[in-house]
Amino acid sequence: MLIKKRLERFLEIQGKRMLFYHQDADGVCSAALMLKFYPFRAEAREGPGLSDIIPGLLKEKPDLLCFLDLPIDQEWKDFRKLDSALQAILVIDHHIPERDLNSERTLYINPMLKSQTYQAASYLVFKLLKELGKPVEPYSWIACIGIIGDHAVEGCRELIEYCRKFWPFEDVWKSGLARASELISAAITLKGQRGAKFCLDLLLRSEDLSEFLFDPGLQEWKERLDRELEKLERDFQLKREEIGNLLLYEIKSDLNITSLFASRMAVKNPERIILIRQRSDSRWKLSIRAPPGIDLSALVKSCVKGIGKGGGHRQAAGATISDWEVFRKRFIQALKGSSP
Ligand SMILES: [Mn+2]
Repeated sequence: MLIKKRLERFLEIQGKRMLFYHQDADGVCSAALMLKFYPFRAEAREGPGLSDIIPGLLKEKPDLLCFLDLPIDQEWKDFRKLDSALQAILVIDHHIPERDLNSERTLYINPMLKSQTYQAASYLVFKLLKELGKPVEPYSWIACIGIIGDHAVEGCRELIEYCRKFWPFEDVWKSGLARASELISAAITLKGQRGAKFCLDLLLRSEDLSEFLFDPGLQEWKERLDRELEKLERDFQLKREEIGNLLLYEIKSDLNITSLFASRMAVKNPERIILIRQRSDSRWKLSIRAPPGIDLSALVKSCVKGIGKGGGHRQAAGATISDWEVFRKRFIQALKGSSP
């Protein structure tokens, strides 16, 4: 109740309103739901890093600053600079928290502070808007696209079932909702921030799911990406390294594609742990997937100490590191300790 009142007060703040959302399907859908009811200047972010935006924010001093689907708590040291300088900050997230960011000026909503139920950020935004009395039901399809994008179907089942009444499907992973989520991933993989913005605008314009699915630009991006993924998949079959239950593979591609490819390989190898790596300048980008029973978020956090940053969810995590050999050794060791 208290949270609801405070959230309402925050969202009604007039003046300069800025929103940062995660540059993935769940983030884009969270932002779309929010923007259907509350105006913001919105920008996609690849991750929770704050250092590059803090100077601008301190200068601009937005009256309301909002983060959606971004684990800003991982950057709690930098975050203090914002918390002490701005009047109102709203963070809605669903990653496993490192810190509780709640303060006099910050409202941090993350159900993972209290429960273990994995729910997507777009589902949280949908629920919160509904609690505030907003007529959000016609946009349940947007929330479901985000839920599917973040593989959170189990914890958000009731909304998926609600949507099924309007857009019937047998298998949710083969539904139009899943297709829409893939279209967003494709746009972001190929076009980055611009792709995210394109999808956000299209979601805001679209009356319903079919209108979104019909966009010819999105279709073309998806086809181009599919060709690249098929090529990688053939290479994965030949060159992946196998250590017990773990499959390791290095992507060589011009596209920033580890996360998408890791998820795809996880669907095709549901019993295995998938670790995909890709060079990015002088660092390595890692995307890791695992079946239930392993807490990847904790595992990855322990393996990146001193060589980079990482974390995420129990079954899906990511990291950016400087030393692959060190990570590799630690990760294999840590897996031995954690497997049942
Ligand atoms: Mn998310």
